[in-house]
Amino acid sequence: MKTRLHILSLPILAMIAISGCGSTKTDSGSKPDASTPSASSGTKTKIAFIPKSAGNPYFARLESGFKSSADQFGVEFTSQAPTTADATSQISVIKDQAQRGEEVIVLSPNSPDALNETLDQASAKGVVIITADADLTGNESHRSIGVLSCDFSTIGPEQVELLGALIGYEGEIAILSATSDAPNQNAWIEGMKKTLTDPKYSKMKLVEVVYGNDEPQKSTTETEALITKHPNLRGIIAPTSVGLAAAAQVLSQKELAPGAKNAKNGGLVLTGLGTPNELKKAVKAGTVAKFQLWDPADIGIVASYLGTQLRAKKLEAKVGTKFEIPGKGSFEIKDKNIVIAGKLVTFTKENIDQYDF
Ligand code: RAM
Repeated sequence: MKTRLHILSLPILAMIAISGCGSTKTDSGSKPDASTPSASSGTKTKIAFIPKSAGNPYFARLESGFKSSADQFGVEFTSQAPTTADATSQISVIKDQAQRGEEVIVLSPNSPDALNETLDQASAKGVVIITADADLTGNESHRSIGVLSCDFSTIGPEQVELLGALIGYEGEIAILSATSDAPNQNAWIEGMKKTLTDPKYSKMKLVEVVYGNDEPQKSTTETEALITKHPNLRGIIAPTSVGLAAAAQVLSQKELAPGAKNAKNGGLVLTGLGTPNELKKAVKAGTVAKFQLWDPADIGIVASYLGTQLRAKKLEAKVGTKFEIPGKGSFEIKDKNIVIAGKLVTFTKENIDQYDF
């Protein structure tokens, strides 16, 4: 029997103008409706999600997408995270899950290439491999479909423009990333570097890229070191939710943000990608004026749906294939078998209270 689910309360998003990774769109809500057919007749599809590392609220939100749609899609969901986001930390987890008889493995890879062999071994056992949130950049043939938040090529330009507008397009800037192997952050940083070659940004100088490994403590010490090493630093972009939350705390403690007690040269401006709940306090206090993210739950819902369909061989992982997830809208498998699940949202003190994740 199909039951209507009311777990995510996001129709509120429909009221908010959302930047759809470059274009302005209106969200139709994050919850699929109950008319979606279950993937398998009677039996559930066993799907395991492997995040980059444990204890990150971003991935809890992504998992909520799997959980809220599990009954509707006919999914038995489980997840297992490695302790750290090292390039090879997911190898043993992938092996475990394939061994346990999971039918679909969805993972946010910590490396674009270190997992190829392990993933191929799981595929050889019949496990469907889907990447989500990050991709096996350059090694896409080792997974079936990549479910990404939005068009990755737009994130770098969006982030540079966000910071540029806040610092008058002038001054030294730095990037606080996740791990040095992270395929998603590396793609976005490449986009940032390319964007900075545009004459519009010629007075913004990228002085350093540092890596907090998606660990709060390391992200904190890396931010502190940046501030000490570059006394004229005007801006930091942290395209990682863990890094952005940690950096916001450093700025708040040191009172360095624009308007704060120790602000120099207009203050140190921080932006990046983060979850609204982790940044609410900083935004309200004025430590962070604007930052961005998508709803990670969308990635979970789309990956879960695709997992059931691929497993049941109801959908072909082929460029150009279009499919509908009732209540969520139409999707298409694009170049490199990538499916875009969500939209980029800019959070400010005006809209942040409308989000709860
Ligand atoms: C961190 C992770 C994740 C990324 C977000 C923005 O939680 O690195 O992969 O998508 O930040």
